[in-house]
Amino acid sequence: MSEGTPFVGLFVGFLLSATGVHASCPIELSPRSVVVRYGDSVSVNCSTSESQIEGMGWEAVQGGMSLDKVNHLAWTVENLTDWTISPTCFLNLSPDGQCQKKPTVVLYTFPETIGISSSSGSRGGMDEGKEYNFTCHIHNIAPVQNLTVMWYKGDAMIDKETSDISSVTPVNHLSVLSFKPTRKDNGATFRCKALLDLSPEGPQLIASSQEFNITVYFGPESRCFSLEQLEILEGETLENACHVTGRPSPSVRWLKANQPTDPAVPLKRTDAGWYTVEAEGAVLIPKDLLVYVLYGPELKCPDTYTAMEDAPHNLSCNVRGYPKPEIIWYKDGEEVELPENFTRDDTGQYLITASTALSSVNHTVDINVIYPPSQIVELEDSDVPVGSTVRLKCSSMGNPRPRYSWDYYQATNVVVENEDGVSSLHIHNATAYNMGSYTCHASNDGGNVSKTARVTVKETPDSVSIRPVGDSSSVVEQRELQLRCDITGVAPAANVAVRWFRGNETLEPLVRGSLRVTGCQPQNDSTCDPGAVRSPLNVSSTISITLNKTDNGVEFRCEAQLDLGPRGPQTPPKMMSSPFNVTVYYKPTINTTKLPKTIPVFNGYPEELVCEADGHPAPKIQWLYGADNVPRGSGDTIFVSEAGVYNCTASNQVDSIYHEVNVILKEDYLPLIAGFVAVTVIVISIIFVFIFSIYYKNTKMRRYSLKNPKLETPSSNVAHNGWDMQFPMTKLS
Ligand SMILES: *[C@@H]1O[C@H](CO)[C@@H](O)[C@H](O)[C@H]1NC(C)=O
Ligand SMILES: *[C@@H]1O[C@H](CO)[C@@H](O)[C@H](O)[C@H]1NC(C)=O
Ligand SMILES: *[C@@H]1O[C@H](CO)[C@@H](O)[C@H](O)[C@H]1NC(C)=O
Ligand SMILES: *[C@@H]1O[C@H](CO)[C@@H](O)[C@H](O)[C@H]1NC(C)=O
Ligand SMILES: *[C@@H]1O[C@H](CO)[C@@H](O)[C@H](O)[C@H]1NC(C)=O
Ligand SMILES: *[C@@H]1O[C@H](CO)[C@@H](O)[C@H](O)[C@H]1NC(C)=O
Ligand SMILES: *[C@@H]1O[C@H](CO)[C@@H](O)[C@H](O)[C@H]1NC(C)=O
Ligand SMILES: *[C@@H]1O[C@H](CO)[C@@H](O)[C@H](O)[C@H]1NC(C)=O
Ligand SMILES: *[C@@H]1O[C@H](CO)[C@@H](O)[C@H](O)[C@H]1NC(C)=O
Ligand SMILES: *[C@@H]1O[C@H](CO)[C@@H](O)[C@H](O)[C@H]1NC(C)=O
Ligand SMILES: CC(=O)N[C@H]1CO[C@H](CO)[C@@H](O)[C@@H]1O
Ligand SMILES: CC(=O)N[C@H]1CO[C@H](CO)[C@@H](O)[C@@H]1O
Repeated sequence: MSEGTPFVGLFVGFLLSATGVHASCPIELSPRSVVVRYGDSVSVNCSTSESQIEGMGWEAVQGGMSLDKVNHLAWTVENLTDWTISPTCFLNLSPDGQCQKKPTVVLYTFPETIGISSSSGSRGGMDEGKEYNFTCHIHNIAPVQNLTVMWYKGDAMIDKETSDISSVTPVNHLSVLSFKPTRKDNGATFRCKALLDLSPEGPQLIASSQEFNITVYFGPESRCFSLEQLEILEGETLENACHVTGRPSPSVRWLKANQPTDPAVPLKRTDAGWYTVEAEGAVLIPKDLLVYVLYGPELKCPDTYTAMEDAPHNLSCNVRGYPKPEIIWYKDGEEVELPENFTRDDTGQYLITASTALSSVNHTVDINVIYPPSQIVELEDSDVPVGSTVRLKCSSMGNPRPRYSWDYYQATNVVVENEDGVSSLHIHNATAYNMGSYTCHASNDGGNVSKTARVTVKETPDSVSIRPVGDSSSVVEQRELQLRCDITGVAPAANVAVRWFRGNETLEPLVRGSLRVTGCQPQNDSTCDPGAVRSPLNVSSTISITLNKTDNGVEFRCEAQLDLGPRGPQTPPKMMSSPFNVTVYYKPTINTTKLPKTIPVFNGYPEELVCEADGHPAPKIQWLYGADNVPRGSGDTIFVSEAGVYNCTASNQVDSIYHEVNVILKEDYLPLIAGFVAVTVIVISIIFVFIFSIYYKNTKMRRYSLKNPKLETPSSNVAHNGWDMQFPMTKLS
């Protein structure tokens, strides 16, 4: 507005002079308006079309010209230096006076350089947020009302100012830019431009100041400076947690307990505590901070845990972390409380979670609750026949699954099988070896139980045999024979009773306790006592019997019987030996009924004397004759014809006896006749045989040869039959 007002006034004045005044003052100025630099030349032509003029002239401080009778007159100044110049062209009209006109003369000056300064000082350092003034120094400028000052930050214009004062004379103009820097403005360049706009008549002049670089100071600053306490994750650094910024770049010092500490070292959980940070940049800022180091959660648990049932346990997990983690136990997906004492039902897999606001971790632990074996119920006493299969079952519940062991008399036919937590003891083909008690022990870490069952096997000995003591299987009449009954493989040997049989009769009442262990040295007490050994033993029993000849060929037997008492089998097992045939040797006895003491003999008729003797072994018979004991014949039969004493001797290994026969001679013809007839028959027989043999030789030689083998076959058969027949006869005797 202030600029517009003189402009409008001039314009109105110009209109008045162009119309009213022109009418009365016919002056033309060319140019009507000039813009001239201070000290430059200027020229304005004043002319008129009026002819009736008295004179024309210029009134000016510089270049003034006196009235002259011309119709045009130029005002010219070579060196215009008067700031207040206001030339006036006069026209004196005849006769009525004078009129005038003034050209517009704008004298200007513009500085070659303009300066910039700042209230921050020449170095341009500024504190962020404070207000600073930039001042643009424009010296010796005119006309100031045509001046525009423009402020640039970088390449962008940020402000523009025109002077609110008017002056035709030169002034020193100062333009002030008020500015609050931020850190972003650091390094920004400021400059001012002065524009003197004299258009349209004049030029547009521009001058630019130098660039003014600013440095914006701030800080030191950090989020930590506003905190009382600080939480830092383990492994992070103080440096990162409390990042300090500022310009100039601050130097940061950390102190813990008044000792410097390196903030670039990752923090450990043990580093929590009071710290002091001192940051020195534009200013020194000290700050005390309570530092908490966050870590975890960390969960250390055993992978497996074995606990005793109903006993306190020490299962615990090592939980670490800051802030304090929350621990939850899960079993089968459900939250559970860990009991003080575990029961067997608590066995299983547990999931433990430890969680903080930061994170959570988990761990699984297998809890195994140990409990002792339960009572064994199935193991029962059993009473089995020999050769049968016995199965003893032992089972017990427990954790860990019980281990089984058996106490019993070891034998090869006993097999123990452990399967599916059950122990089975099998006795294959049970014998007396297997008789006894069987104790099953079930044990685990929690304890042990045991149970005993008795197995009774109805047993017979392996063999029972009978034999005489010593080599001889024979004995002489009236002597003692010792018979021994050997019982092998019998158990329990102490319960064996031996019974003796003669033929089919019991020889004597049951003999007990007379047993001896076979092959046992009497001094070795422990093995000689059948009651001390439970394994099968070989034992023997011995009897002495006095035999007479009627005992010859009699079968003796012994029988072993196991008397196992009321707990044993109802029918005690027994075993009979094969028979033992006793041979009794006895002295010969001569059958005197066939052999009287005195035998009469008829002369010519020899008498047959048969000496038969009984004895064992069969006695040898010898006939002796006469006082000289001349042997007569061999065998038991002799024919006597002479009188005399005949002596029959029957002898065997046992004894020798004799019997004397007195033969008395008597006359008798009948034996003579009989002897003749006999002689005749013999002679005829001899003749007949002789003739037959001659005939046979001459005619039937070849057939004889053929017949001969035929005859041998039946002969062989007869001999064989005879031998065959002998056998059963012997057997019968
Ligand atoms: C103009 O006048 C001034 C002062 O009067 C003088 O200093 C200057 O030299 C002159 N210039 C010329 C071109 O004559
Ligand atoms: C800046 O200039 C204004 C007037 O333009 C003045 O009031 C202020 O105090 C100046 N500030 C400084 C820092 O010089
Ligand atoms: C201002 O900064 C610019 C670049 O940013 C540089 O070229 C110039 O020399 C600086 N001026 C001063 C006075 O520091
Ligand atoms: C855990 O067992 C101990 C000893 O076996 C016993 O004294 C205690 O009472 C039991 N606690 C519970 C809760 O059953
Ligand atoms: C246990 O932690 C593992 C990672 O460590 C995660 O994958 C899983 O889902 C977690 N389980 C539960 C039940 O939280
Ligand atoms: C049983 O044992 C006896 C003698 O010890 C033997 O003769 C028999 O063959 C056995 N039987 C079986 C089935 O093993
Ligand atoms: C012994 O056997 C005979 C026949 O061989 C018989 O007559 C007799 O009665 C039997 N005696 C006994 C005691 O059995
Ligand atoms: C024992 O005598 C019987 C007849 O009494 C006979 O059958 C058996 O063969 C004889 N045994 C021996 C070994 O002599
Ligand atoms: C003796 O012989 C007779 C006649 O042969 C006979 O009857 C008798 O039994 C025999 N006596 C003895 C003891 O053998
Ligand atoms: C008959 O023989 C026995 C011995 O063989 C003899 O001792 C005895 O005297 C004999 N008798 C006579 C009458 O010679
Ligand atoms: C110096 C100059 O330009 N003079 C002129 C002024 O005006 C008259 C009339 O128009 C001219 O004739 C002059 O030459
Ligand atoms: C404010 C302003 O611009 N004033 C003047 C500057 O100079 C010229 C002459 O060229 C005038 O015409 C303006 O009025």
